[in-house]
Amino acid sequence: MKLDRSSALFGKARSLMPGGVNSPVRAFRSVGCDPLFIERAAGSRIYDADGNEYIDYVGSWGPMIVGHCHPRVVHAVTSAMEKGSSFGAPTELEIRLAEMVVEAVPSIEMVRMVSSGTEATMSAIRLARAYTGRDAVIKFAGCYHGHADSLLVRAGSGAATFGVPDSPGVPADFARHTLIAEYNDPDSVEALITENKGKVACIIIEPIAGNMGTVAPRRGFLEALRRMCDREGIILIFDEVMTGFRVAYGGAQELYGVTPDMTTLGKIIGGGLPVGAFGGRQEIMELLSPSGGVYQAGTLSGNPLAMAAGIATLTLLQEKGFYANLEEKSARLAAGLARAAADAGFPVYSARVGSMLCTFFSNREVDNWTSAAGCDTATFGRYFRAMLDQGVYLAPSQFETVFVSGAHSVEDIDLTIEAAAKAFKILAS
Ligand code: KE4
Repeated sequence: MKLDRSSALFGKARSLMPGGVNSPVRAFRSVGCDPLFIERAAGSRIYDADGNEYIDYVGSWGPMIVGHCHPRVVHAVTSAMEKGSSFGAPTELEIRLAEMVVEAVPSIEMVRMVSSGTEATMSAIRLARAYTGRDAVIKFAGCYHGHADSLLVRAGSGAATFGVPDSPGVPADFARHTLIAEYNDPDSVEALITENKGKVACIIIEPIAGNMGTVAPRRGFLEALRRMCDREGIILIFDEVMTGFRVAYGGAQELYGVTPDMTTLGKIIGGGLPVGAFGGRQEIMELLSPSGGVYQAGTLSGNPLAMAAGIATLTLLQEKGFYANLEEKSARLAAGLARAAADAGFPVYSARVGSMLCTFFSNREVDNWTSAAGCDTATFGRYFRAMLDQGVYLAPSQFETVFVSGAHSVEDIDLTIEAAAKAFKILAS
């Protein structure tokens, strides 16, 4: 595969930007090859600077659930652009997207738009601390909630990929209020609550973890967290930046029937433009400036372009059969990948929730960070490269999630399964 232009561009990029990228996991560091520079995308396909075509399962790390360049999204954004990209003033479009979010997400009575998932989680935690008057935050090893200082503790995603789950530059003083529990282990949460009686402001969790690979909550786990929070007056925050509108229109909280006190969103609600959001009960959200004293602000929060992209995307998700069709294709892909590995006699642990899936290079079940961290990341790298060489663009890290979109065809899925059969045969040889 000709990659001359990507290589030349990467060389220039590295002289200008740290690692040649604007977000670490894009650098392909953990999969043993240089990143591709992408020129354009359409539907389920992306095209690199050398004109090579790939079936895309990154989908910009989740936002592109209706596929790239969906005509309805393109039209909405270009129409908004012709009226002005940002005014720094309230617009009707913000009301429209807020209405859609409030209608869709069980826990959200009021919402604040921001420009990234990091801003959403950072702000939600500030609000939870103000509401409870407490400082401590419980998060889970392997979960990633963006790069706010106090959340870069035992973090997943790129932090785990690069072995810096506790990043340099975060003062111990900032991290000391962050308590770490084990995913799928309610006792580890109970122990932290007991040791920090009356001091825990919130528990923040990815209700389906997508940043240590894809790890589903065990039956009863989310319900146990809900009971603990009710008993102790702790705010339960579901970080649905990845799962929101992904695994169901109402997110993981709709899928599992567990309602948090607050929810953070991002990715899909921006339809590929920069949007994050956090919301919850009115009595909590009203503490936020200017209705309350908790300060939070943003130059481009709620800007018309991003709102237009989000509204168009969520409107498409409401179309009859969208999620049923996505479920069918995702199940076909997961079954095909698992069969390809089994036929080659290659040990993997396959995980899937809706259109989020992960092939763990492990011969045991992966249900938390400890088991995820035991995966054979070197062999994952060989698998990634073998798939890329066959025109399949997977997430370039064992600790990420693969996403299926509404634009992926059955033919795309079957081509991917064929590529995997060849890849696993190479790995097993
Ligand atoms: P952003 O600040 O990147 O918009 O969102 C942070 C975030 C918060 N919460 C969850 C559950 C997330 O998955 C993320 C961001 N996800 C990563 C991919 N796993 C973004 C990709 C990247 O870091 O380049």
